[in-house]
Amino acid sequence: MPALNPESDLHWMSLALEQARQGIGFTSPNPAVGAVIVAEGELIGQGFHRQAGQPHAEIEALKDARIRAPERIAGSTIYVTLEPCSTQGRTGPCTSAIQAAGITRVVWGAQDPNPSHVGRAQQLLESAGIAVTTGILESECQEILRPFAKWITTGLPYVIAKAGQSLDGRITRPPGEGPWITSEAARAHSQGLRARVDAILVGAETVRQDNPRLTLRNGSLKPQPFRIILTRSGHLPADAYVFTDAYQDRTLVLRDLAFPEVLRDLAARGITSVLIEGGSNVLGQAFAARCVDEVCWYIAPRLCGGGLPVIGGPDWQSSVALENVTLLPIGDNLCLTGRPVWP
Ligand code: AOF
Ligand code: ZN
Repeated sequence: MPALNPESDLHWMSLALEQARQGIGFTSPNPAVGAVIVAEGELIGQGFHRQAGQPHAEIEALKDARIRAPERIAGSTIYVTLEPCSTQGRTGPCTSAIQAAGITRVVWGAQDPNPSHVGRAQQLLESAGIAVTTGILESECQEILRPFAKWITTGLPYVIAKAGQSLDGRITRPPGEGPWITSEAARAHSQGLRARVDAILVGAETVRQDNPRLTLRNGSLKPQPFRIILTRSGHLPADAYVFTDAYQDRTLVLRDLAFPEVLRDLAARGITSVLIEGGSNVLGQAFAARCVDEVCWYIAPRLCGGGLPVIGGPDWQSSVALENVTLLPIGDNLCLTGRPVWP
């Protein structure tokens, strides 16, 4: 049996996390997962889950180890960010593949929130004589699972609300002044949010007023997010970018659906994460329905009397505090993120 060494467990799990992060944004509706295989204190294989339907992280790491050091796999340890799956899905159970490869110790970070798998792997592996250690870098591993965990356990997507506002909470400037509130650098930063999600959601008024592209343009190779347009009237300009550009087949118009039903509809289509980018009324409706899991606010050093409030409409009349707050200056703009603690 390989020796237990808590310090090196942390080291190898942090490498598995690095692997997992490479899959973020690409694996939906599956989670991003990474794995490394270690024999006698040396890394002999690594891999991550690239896309739903493709091999899981464990299988990718085993493929790598079979090229690099096939004779050292028997008796090795595999580190996985997620509890290995134990059922036949689009691919076979990783617990069986691990056992068949002769791996003698399995270490994972987070439990699989998927009800088909949760809590099953430990007993299965241990009864096959494989040593199991769990909970290494657990919160870091859970962090990248958040969208998947929300979707698989609630039937709703993970929701990020994004806004760019003036210091006095406005999202528009007086007529004739131009559209932008936040700086170019702040807007470029927000592309990172689009790279994390399956879909971007806006209200029809945003399409009518701003004609946004709602595309991912930061060099990421991830598929373009779906663009969801909410409308009551159905009046939308046919020549808007979202209906005419190269990704027009990824635009979906949803009529007369309120929160949270609209989100349930999206989750049923396999959308595990949604970025709400406005406008004022849609943000008001999403917060009123307590549908927001994370906020990302860009704040510009400008005061904008008379503009639209960042969260508007009649619906939301309460308040909510944020936890896990981060503050990032971007030049003279500020990016504030956090998670609403819904009462
Ligand atoms: C793992 N390693 O890399 C991932 C896992 O349909 P399938 O076969 O792709 O299975 C998807 C489920 O497997 C998914 O819902 C989640 O519970 C788990 N994901 N498990 O051992 C991986 N991506
Ligand atoms: Zn698996």
